[in-house]
Amino acid sequence: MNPISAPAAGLRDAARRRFLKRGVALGAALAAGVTGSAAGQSAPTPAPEDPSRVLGNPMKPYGDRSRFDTAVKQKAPTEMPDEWGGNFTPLDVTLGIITPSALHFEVCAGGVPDIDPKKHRLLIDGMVDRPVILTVDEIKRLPSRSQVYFLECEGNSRSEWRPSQAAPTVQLTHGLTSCGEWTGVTLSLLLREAGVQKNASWIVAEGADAQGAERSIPLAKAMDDVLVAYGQNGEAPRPGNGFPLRLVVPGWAGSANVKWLRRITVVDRSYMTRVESPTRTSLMPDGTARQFMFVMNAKSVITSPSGGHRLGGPGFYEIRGLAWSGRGSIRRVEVSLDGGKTWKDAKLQTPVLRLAHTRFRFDWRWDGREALLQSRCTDDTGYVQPTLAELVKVRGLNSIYNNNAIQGWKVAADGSVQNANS
Ligand SMILES: Nc1nc2c(c(=O)[nH]1)N[C@H]1C(S)=C(S)[C@@H](COP(=O)(O)O)O[C@H]1N2
Ligand SMILES: [Mo]
Repeated sequence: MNPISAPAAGLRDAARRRFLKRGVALGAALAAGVTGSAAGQSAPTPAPEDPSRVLGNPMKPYGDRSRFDTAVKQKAPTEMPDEWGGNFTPLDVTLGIITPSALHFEVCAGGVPDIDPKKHRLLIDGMVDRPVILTVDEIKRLPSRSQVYFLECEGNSRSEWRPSQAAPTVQLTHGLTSCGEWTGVTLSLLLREAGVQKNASWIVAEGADAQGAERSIPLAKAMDDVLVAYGQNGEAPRPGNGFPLRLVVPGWAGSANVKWLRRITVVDRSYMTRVESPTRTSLMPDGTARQFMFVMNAKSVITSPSGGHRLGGPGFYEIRGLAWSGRGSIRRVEVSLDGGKTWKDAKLQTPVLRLAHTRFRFDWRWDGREALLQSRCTDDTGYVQPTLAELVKVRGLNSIYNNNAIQGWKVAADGSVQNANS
């Protein structure tokens, strides 16, 4: 062991605590040299003295992450309501706005098909002048687009309607949303090539899995910004996210983003398919049901600190979270430390992208007393994220989907953090 790396443990810990306590004043403190510099007390991590440890570094043709980086997706525990077997993103550890593909949530109701892209075909038929069948390579030759979009399953946060079902962590309360850079060809280009007929008003998109995932989508959206995507974060989508082709329907319910896309049929009405009549409807208090709730309303959540975390004593913490809206971009995020009595503006990471996750941050000096942390977002249409009580007043308690309510996290005096809904 390198002798200078042996830390003067006590002294170093004291300095580190002081450093974290000072928090927001850090920049000034460092400049003024008043943090009680660690110089002479310790040293940074030493470089390996044995060069074979560098040369022997396994440089792989396709990279792995560090073995010390262990964040993983998680299935809902059996006691949680979950009819799709979702695999939830660990939102409390992802950074920035891009969800690494390996951590992008998955909802695969019909398993994950193993598709050879050389054999895969996309058929476009129905009310078109020139039905067409395209290979993946042919689709890749066409003019392409890359865009950062969030995806959210409309069943995200379905556990949070009732205290008895509330999930313990942000991964399980909100982890059925992720954000990535998607590359593909616009569906409008393919539809224009096929020649959409006059009376057409919807499309039905179909996936090559065992779900029978036919999904009706209004033609106006199909002709607007929908992508037939073959790229996710700079490479092909992961099999669970739709390899080799999927629809990306920006800002709309996850279920409309048909994966393993094999057919688009242009039609003149919605088809009331299995995934849009018995499921994905919401029973209202008056006995009627809402259907085709396509646009995802504005929503935000504090991802850190969040349920299951434990704060290591009073001092500085950066409150971090994500906000998004299916109607446009996030204009404002406010944070409350007192359960919604008072609110202060959080900082938004720029650029703020339309129909993408927006990262927000809020400097917090925890005084060691109980706190109830919440975030509330406003999108560029002026829509303000509702409280759960406001949402339940309108929707009742029988609607599973589209719970975009304000989420609270209770911080106890011992630093433990719990879901305020439970
Ligand atoms: N073919 C097919 N497409 C599908 C599904 C599916 O089971 N089969 N699940 C849908 C649902 S319910 C959601 S929320 C999104 C999730 O996309 P992701 O798994 O890439 O996150 O895919 C949608 N597309
Ligand atoms: Mo979903």
